[in-house]
Amino acid sequence: MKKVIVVGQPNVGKTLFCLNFAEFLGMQSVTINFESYERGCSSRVITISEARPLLVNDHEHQTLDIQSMVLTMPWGKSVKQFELIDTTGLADRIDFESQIRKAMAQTLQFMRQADVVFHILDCFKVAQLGYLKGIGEIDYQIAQFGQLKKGYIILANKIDLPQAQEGLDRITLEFPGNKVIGISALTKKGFKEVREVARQLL
Ligand SMILES: Nc1nc2c(ncn2[C@@H]2O[C@H](COP(=O)(O)OP(=O)(O)OP(=O)(O)O)[C@@H](O)[C@H]2O)c(=O)[nH]1
Ligand SMILES: [Mg+2]
Repeated sequence: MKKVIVVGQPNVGKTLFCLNFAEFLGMQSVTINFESYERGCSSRVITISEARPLLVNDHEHQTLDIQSMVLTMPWGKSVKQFELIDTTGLADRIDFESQIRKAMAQTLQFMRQADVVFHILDCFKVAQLGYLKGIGEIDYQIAQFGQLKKGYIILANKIDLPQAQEGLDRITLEFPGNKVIGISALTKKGFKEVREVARQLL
């Protein structure tokens, strides 16, 4: 089964994207597999509406486990399964908390094994702070790494927020030659295009 990994800086909307994309693909509840370098593996069956308030938060590094779920995509007259993997946010700085450093290392390890990379950036942040602060060195490194994969797509998130379009334009300029899709993980704008692109890569 193909592995699609969702990576990006902390707080860009990775977890909300994963849950709402699962919902967009028709899931009402999902089995989430949690993988922690400390606690090992566990899994939980949960409705998407229960999972959102539990797993999505506006403080950085809400996600410290690898959280994966198996989803299905329409495929001709049948369906195709793939694994969607949510990760810990990757930051430029070396965090002083060892728990966060280890969780980031775990994300990098999973990135190596993935077939397709969905790289999430925050268009609103890029519009507000400018590209020098809104796009991190880590984002350029993820983009370089993504070229080695079967598929690499940039999802420029939070397009529903004011002036976010300017951020999307800037991101498109900064990553020439890459597929960039403006999305809102909140309103599901752009999800149809993500599904189409993903379908070709799976
Ligand atoms: N307006 C708006 N808010 C969003 C969108 N996507 C995410 N958010 C908000 O951004 C915050 C962070 O979302 P998360 O999904 O937890 O982000 P994350 O990248 O998983 O964060 P970490 O796990 O901490 O790395 C939450 O308050 C979300 O509600 C979006 O498309 N539009
Ligand atoms: Mg998260």
